[in-house]
Amino acid sequence: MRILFSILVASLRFTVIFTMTNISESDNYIRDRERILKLEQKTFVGGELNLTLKEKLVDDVILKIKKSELVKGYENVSNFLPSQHFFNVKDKINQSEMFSIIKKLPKGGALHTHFLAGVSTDYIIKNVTYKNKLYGGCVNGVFKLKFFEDGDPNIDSIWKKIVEYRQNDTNFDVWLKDQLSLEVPNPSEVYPTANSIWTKFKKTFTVQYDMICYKPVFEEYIYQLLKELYLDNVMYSELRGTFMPLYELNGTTYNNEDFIRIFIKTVEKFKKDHIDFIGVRYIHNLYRGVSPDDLKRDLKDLVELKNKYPSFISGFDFVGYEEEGHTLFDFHEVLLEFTNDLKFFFHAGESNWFGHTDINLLDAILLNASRIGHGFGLNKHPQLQELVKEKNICIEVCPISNQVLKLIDDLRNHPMITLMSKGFPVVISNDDPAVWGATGLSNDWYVAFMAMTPENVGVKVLKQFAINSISFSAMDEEEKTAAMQKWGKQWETFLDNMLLEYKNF
Ligand SMILES: *[C@@H]1O[C@H](CO)[C@@H](O)[C@H](O)[C@H]1NC(C)=O
Ligand SMILES: *[C@@H]1O[C@H](CO)[C@@H](O)[C@H](O)[C@H]1NC(C)=O
Ligand SMILES: *[C@@H]1O[C@H](CO)[C@@H](O)[C@H](O)[C@H]1NC(C)=O
Ligand SMILES: *[C@@H]1O[C@H](CO)[C@@H](O)[C@H](O)[C@H]1NC(C)=O
Ligand SMILES: *[C@@H]1O[C@H](CO)[C@@H](O)[C@H](O)[C@H]1NC(C)=O
Ligand SMILES: *[C@@H]1O[C@H](CO)[C@@H](O)[C@H](O)[C@H]1NC(C)=O
Ligand SMILES: *[C@@H]1O[C@H](CO)[C@@H](O)[C@H](O)[C@H]1NC(C)=O
Ligand SMILES: CC(=O)N[C@H]1CO[C@H](CO)[C@@H](O)[C@@H]1O
Ligand SMILES: [Zn+2]
Repeated sequence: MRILFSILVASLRFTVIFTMTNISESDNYIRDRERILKLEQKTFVGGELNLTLKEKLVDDVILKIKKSELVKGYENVSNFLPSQHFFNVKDKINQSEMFSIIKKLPKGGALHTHFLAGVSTDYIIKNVTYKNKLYGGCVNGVFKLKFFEDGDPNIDSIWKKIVEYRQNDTNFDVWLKDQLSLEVPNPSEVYPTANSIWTKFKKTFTVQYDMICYKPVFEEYIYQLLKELYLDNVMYSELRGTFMPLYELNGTTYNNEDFIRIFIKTVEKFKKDHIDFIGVRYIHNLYRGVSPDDLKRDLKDLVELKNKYPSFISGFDFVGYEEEGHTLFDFHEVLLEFTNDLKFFFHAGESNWFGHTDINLLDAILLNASRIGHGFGLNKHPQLQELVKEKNICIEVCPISNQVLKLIDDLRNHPMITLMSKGFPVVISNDDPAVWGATGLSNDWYVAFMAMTPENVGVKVLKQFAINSISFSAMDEEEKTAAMQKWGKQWETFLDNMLLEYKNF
């Protein structure tokens, strides 16, 4: 009995000693875990921000809602929307609670939007294509829309009134939407490759181009574009596009300077009607297939116009499928002549290839681009990452665009996550929202927030996305300060409304 007792005591003592020393080791282990996780949280985009008490309370709410949506995905990935094709989940995304919060959140600016894909197709169809005097016809195999005055001798046999198409075909509007949009229920079958979707994508611009060149429609179109951003709580935009040959029905046409003037006037009218809207900048584009001589001529004209309208025209970029046309290196000699006069905002690395098209990133960096569009291949290039960090170049991340245009299927694997984890400056943008049935920025912000940021990161990253959209904009320092102040007020209102709405949460 006694022996048994001492064995018991001894083993008890042993157990105590054993567990005590091991508790302190496991203590260290837990501390190490926490320290490392905290470090990662700190280096993630927005991790350096210090939240106010109000922001912390809102953070609690947002993290709970984010987590509850994620948990549904952990249980069954079919419930996780950003890992599926946008076309198949967009009607569900827009019913999510997290989405409705992001919609209300003041998002600052949309810095990467092509204005010819910026107005929802429903508006175009219901409002623009029901205007009298709109004609349609096939030109080189593509259906085109264009306004004519009745009796205009230029109306040859290919052009028929849209009214007539509608009379003959009660499904005409459905067919027309197909011409203007990439949306289909089975995208992977309809568009097996990036090449195939880019072919259709380019056509959508051709269909509506002449229609939008009609001056009154252009004005209405830009106004509506800003309205869709505004209703999504976006207060500033940098719009990419090219000078459009605007016309009137009586044969009057407008030159490039008229185009800029008309554009500015429309923006001013919008600002007058919406006083908390901050403004618009124009980023001039050329197709990347242009010849170096034409590029040079165009940039000279651009600089001249920029000197006349310096607070509207902010710089230059190439557009078009990056696998086609020229590389940035092909143009470097011409572009080097303009580095003092123009800011560059190059699309670069919007590609899955390695050591090929993605090398555009190197030239964008050496040409001192202010921002880089997509930068999708940047995670493969450690030297270029160093330079991007050193030169503080912001990357415009457009996740839905990357998915629809077939660079990536599941946004949880988006390569920019690697760089966001290291705190690279990014903004989230929408690229060509109308073509894939998105409005404003909220769809892209939602998928970026849910699929590309960790479970425990909430208000900080959202706030940083918004701040970046102002600090990396093309506004001058004074304008940025004013814009930050305006945004700060909207942000406070958002926080107050959140706390009110979720006070019993
Ligand atoms: C946050 O607070 C810490 C400690 O007070 C400070 O060192 C840091 O600069 C602050 N960060 C920002 C972005 O203000
Ligand atoms: C996951 O959800 C999908 C869609 O709701 C459903 O069809 C499937 O049966 C679910 N899978 C499991 C394992 O519950
Ligand atoms: C969701 O989308 C539908 C149709 O696209 C639209 O009518 C509705 O207003 C949207 N809801 C929200 C909350 O944005
Ligand atoms: C749509 O067009 C009609 C006239 O065709 C116009 O009265 C209406 O104001 C337009 N809607 C918007 C939102 O501009
Ligand atoms: C509509 O149908 C009529 C009669 O078949 C035809 O003559 C006309 O060309 C059609 N118009 C259009 C726009 O398809
Ligand atoms: C053509 O129409 C525009 C817009 O209505 C008008 O300002 C212009 O004076 C007209 N030009 C001629 C030559 O009629
Ligand atoms: C890029 O900026 C750096 C630093 O301002 C400058 O030294 C360099 O000459 C610039 N390069 C070009 C191509 O403009
Ligand atoms: C100091 C000490 O006793 N540490 C022990 C902690 O537990 C592990 C096994 O889990 C032992 O290997 C250590 O010796
Ligand atoms: Zn783009």
